[in-house]
Amino acid sequence: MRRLALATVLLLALLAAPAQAETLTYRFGPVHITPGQNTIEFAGNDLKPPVDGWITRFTPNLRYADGTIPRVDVLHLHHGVWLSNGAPLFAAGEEKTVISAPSGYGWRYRTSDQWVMNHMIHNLTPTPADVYIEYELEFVPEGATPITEVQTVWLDVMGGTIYPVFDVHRGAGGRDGRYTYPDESGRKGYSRNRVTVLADGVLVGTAGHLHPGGLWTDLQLERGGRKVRLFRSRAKYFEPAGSVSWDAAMEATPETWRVGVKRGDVLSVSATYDSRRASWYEAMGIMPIAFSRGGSGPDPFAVDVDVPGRITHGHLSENRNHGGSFSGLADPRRLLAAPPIAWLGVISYGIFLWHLTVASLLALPADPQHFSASGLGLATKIDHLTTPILLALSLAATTAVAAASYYVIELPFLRRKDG
Ligand SMILES: [Cu+2]
Repeated sequence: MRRLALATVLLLALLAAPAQAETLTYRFGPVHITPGQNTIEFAGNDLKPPVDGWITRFTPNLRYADGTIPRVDVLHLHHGVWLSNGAPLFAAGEEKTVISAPSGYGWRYRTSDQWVMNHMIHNLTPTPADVYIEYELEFVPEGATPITEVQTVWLDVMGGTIYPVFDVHRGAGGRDGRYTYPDESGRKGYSRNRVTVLADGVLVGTAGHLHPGGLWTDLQLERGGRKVRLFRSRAKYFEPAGSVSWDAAMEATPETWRVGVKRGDVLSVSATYDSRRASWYEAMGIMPIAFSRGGSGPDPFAVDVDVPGRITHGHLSENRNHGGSFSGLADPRRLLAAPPIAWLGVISYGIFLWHLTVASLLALPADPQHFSASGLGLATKIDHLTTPILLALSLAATTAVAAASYYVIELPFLRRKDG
């Protein structure tokens, strides 16, 4: 396995609350990204805390060696998954959601944990680049403060696949202009988006992951034939054009959100995309959940737990590149709608009927030796001077004859048909 680990461990600050929590910043890499690269990589990762303890917050980023952050339209973190002992612990995508446990909760960390970094970084330029995957951990060493353990429950609409993506086609999902996967995929008995709860406990936090075009992910719970929505994680687009770019932040559950779950409950996730404006290929819908085994919380069938979320960060400066300024040229999509072109379309049947006759009549007296209508060989005779002249004359005369035949012959017959 490739060893990319070159550490910069920065002990940035000792935070006041909770007591003795530390902020640890790690930079994984450098990862060399070739032009157009969009590959999935796995590598061992020993950039982790030096002592046992608890991780209470996780903040992902990308950085060049000089410390600057790449523009998202130049290099972007398609995804990164921090695996611990073979299971996903944290994950990040373009939206760089900050993952934090509510106060008093944390992910248990032991120095013996085996971490693997799974990443996919996309280079949208013709220039190779070296970049670091940065992650900041808020860390509480063992014994400093009592912490209740949470574990990550991985919920993905394409659960169990190595590259968990689906396509959203423009117009899919009906007239509301939204497509929800898997609900509107037409797949019967689909279960990749479902996870069965293995023990009684409490859910304490979640946030969704979407790609451009994504509107929200929904977390639902089923128990004894009843179903209830637990949380909707909406994408907040800073992008002026709306839900079309990476310039977004995801909503996470508020600090006080709790849901009591029972062994045997089924959690499921769905992802809703805008299908009115465009197709979205290789879309995702993922919703990792922080679950505390053995804890208790409100019964979601008795209490409305589905409260509004809050975004985990504001507008990122690396996302403020929307481009697309007016070029000064006409819109090529409207070319065929221009009146002269449209008029040629109206008389086009006459042009088709008359062009060969007109060309022959014009050409034969002018140059009977060189002009003959033999298939598509005109281009090979273009070096002969009279050919381009005859071509221009033929086009002009054909247009005139075709127009005359349209108005004098074709149109009256068309009117009789319609009348
Ligand atoms: Cu993704």
